[in-house]
Amino acid sequence: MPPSAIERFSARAADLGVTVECRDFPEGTRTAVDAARAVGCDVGQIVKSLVFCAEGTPVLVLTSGANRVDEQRLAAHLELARVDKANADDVRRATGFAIGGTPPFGHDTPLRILCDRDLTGHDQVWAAAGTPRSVFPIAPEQLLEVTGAEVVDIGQR
Ligand code: 5CA
Repeated sequence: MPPSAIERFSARAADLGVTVECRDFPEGTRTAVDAARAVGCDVGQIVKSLVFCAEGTPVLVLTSGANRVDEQRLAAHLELARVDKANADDVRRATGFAIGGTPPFGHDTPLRILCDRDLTGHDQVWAAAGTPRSVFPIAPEQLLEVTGAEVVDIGQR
């Protein structure tokens, strides 16, 4: 049997030197609100792993569950006229995982990764672990270290 997405993610995390404690929530963690409810944390502590297309190149934006990405700010940061949200096929192609379960690292292809500054203000945040019913906790410092993400102010003002 092929490994499940959660097993695939855990193995990738281990390869990157990160021990993740994935928690499974049968009630589902598909959206940030669902995940916050399941975990019992603030929605701002949920990491949304959002893929955007920057002139055909996928860019992953780790966004606080409390924020929406301002696409014009993102485009300006990338020095582009515009960016578009990736569709479901593009997300799977770029990351190897489906929307709702896209983890913040451990992807099929190397991705440029940006991180919403608002995520760095918490002791612990929770991100998807490969499936729409699994998440894992991580300190923002470790998230930045393992992703190599650039911290940006990207939320809508
Ligand atoms: N598991 C949760 C919390 S960790 C999660 O993955 N949240 S998420 O925000 O990173 O992923 C869901 C996001 O996928 C939604 O916020 C939405 O922006 C995006 N999305 C949902 N459906 C589509 C779709 N059909 N096409 C493109 N993006 C979509």
